[in-house]
Parts: sequence; structure tokens; C-alpha cells
Amino acid sequence: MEAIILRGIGGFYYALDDAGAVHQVRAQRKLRRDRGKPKAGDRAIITPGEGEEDGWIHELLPRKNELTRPPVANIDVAVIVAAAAAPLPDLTMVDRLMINARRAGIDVMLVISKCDLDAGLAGSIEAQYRGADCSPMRVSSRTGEGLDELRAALSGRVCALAGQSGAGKSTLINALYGLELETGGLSRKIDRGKNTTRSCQLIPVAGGGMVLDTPGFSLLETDVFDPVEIKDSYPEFLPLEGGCYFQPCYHASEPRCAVRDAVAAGDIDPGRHGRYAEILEDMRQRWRERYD
Ligand SMILES: Nc1nc2c(ncn2[C@@H]2O[C@H](COP(=O)(O)OP(=O)(O)OP(=O)(O)O)[C@@H](O)[C@H]2O)c(=O)[nH]1
Ligand SMILES: [Mg+2]
Ligand SMILES: [Zn+2]
Repeated sequence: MEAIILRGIGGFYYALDDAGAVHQVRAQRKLRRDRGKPKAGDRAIITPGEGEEDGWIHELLPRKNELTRPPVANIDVAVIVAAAAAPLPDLTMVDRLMINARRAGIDVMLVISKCDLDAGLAGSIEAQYRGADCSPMRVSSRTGEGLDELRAALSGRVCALAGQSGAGKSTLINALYGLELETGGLSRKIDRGKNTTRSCQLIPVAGGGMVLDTPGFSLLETDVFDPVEIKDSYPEFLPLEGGCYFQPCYHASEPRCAVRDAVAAGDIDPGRHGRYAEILEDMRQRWRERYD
């Protein structure tokens, strides 16, 4: 029968069939060898176990899309969560997550969480993503600000929440859908998340959509690809493409660059462009070293 993988833990997977039953199944070795590990969101052909016996995943159906970090498949929108408070948001990580999702053909949405703590910071983060086609939304799981709007925006879609550990992803899912996922505090010494969520978990929600809670990161790299392609994942650069003196232009340090002009004119956020230049430099190095 066909089923959707909700979650994998310790070699077991939990698969939801079309009748609404959840089966504990394992992945056959041949499947893992040929297709890699099943991911939350995968559709699969399974045989449920009988009695004490394990059920099996026989086949993974073709994926509409997938991400490596976090490892999820068949999602409609990557909801990137960044806190307007501790842990101080790592916007380079946000940008990298956006690049990975866009390259996978997945819509991107930016959710600025914990707005009850620092409204000023929330506004400044939002401003940096002007033109970046990520419909920034400000929310607070504590006060309820923005939750109705966010729930409406996610309704009926398969949404993966991703971001830094401690950004408030699990707390937000609980607040949106009245759930009780495990949440954690922040580590006091270093003001970092505690990696509370350990595995990806797909949860069907009222209204026909599904939400995916994923483990947060403390560090994230982009996949390695030709650095000239990075700019394609910056929607705010696209209308300016072709306006640069050099072709192709990396929009980094070239003279007479339409993107750099837009930064100077205040039309593109300098922080967002500065992080782009950093990500580009890092990718150039990794691209050069890719055969070492
Ligand atoms: N003030 C405030 N605190 C929040 C809010 N949302 C979450 N927190 C706190 O932030 C901490 C981390 O929340 P989690 O939901 O566990 O964060 P997470 O992103 O799921 O973290 P990982 O599972 O490690 O990736 C907890 O102490 C929450 O109480 C919010 O809207 N306002
Ligand atoms: Mg969590
Ligand atoms: Zn340029």
C-alpha cells in the first residue's frame, strides 16, 4: 500500500496510510543503497507488519523536491524561522537556507519569531529581505502576534520549518496548531539553542496541510555548486541582471555593476549583499577545492 513517511527514528519509520493508520516500518537494505535513507515527506510503497513482525518500505516514489539539510521531501514551502532575540539570528544561515530551498525549487517564506522580545530587531531583519520574495512575517508564540496570519498563509500546504536551534520552531508549531512538541530553553553560557528537536517530523494539521518540525542548526553550509549560480537564488538581483558591464557578473566587486549600484542607492540591503559576497567567496574556495 502507499503511505507517507512521517518520521524516522533509530532505523524505524512511521508511515501514514491513506486510511489514516500509522505503521511502524523499516527500510530494506537494497532501498537504502539505491535511494538513500527515506525522508520525512517521502511517499512510499509499504507492507505493514503483522503481529510482532516489522513492516517494510519497499519503494520510494519519485520526489517532487527534496532538501539535504534538513532532510525532507515533497514540501511546498520552506518556512525559515529566525528569532528577533537570543539566540542572535545568524542571517548568513538564513540566506544559505534560502539558497538551498530555491535551488530545490521550493517556495521560501521568512518568519521572524519572538517579536515580543525585540520589535526593533524584528523590523530591521524584515527590512533586509525587501525584494527577496520571501513574504516576511513577524510572529510571537508568547503573545500570539501574527499567528492567525501565518496559519492562513500555510493552510493546505506542506510546510517545513527550518532554522537555527532555539529559534522557536517547535514552540511556534505548538502555538499554531495546539500541539505539544518538545521545546527547549537556551543554553545560558553561550546563548545558543540546545538542539532539542532531534529528528524531522511531519504532522498532518487541520485544513488538509502538513507541517514539518525539523532539528535546528548551529552551523550550515550550502551544497557545493558553481559559484556563478548563487546570484540566481537572490530574487532582488534578478530584475537587474543584464544591467552590469561585465557578463556574467558576480555582483561582488566588479565595477559598473547594477546590483552594487542598487546597494549604494539603498534599494538592496547592504547587509544582505555583504552576506551574499561572503557566501560567494566561501563557495569559490570550496568549488576550487572540490576535487582535492
Ligand atoms: N519570548 C519568547 N520566547 C520564545 C518564543 N518562541 C519560543 N521561545 C523560547 O525559545 C526557546 C527555544 O524554543 P524551541 O521551540 O525549542 O526552539 P527550536 O527552534 O524548536 O529549537 P531546536 O529544536 O533546537 O531546533 C524556548 O525556551 C522557548 O520558550 C516567543 O515567541 N517568545
Ligand atoms: Mg525544536
Ligand atoms: Zn553585477
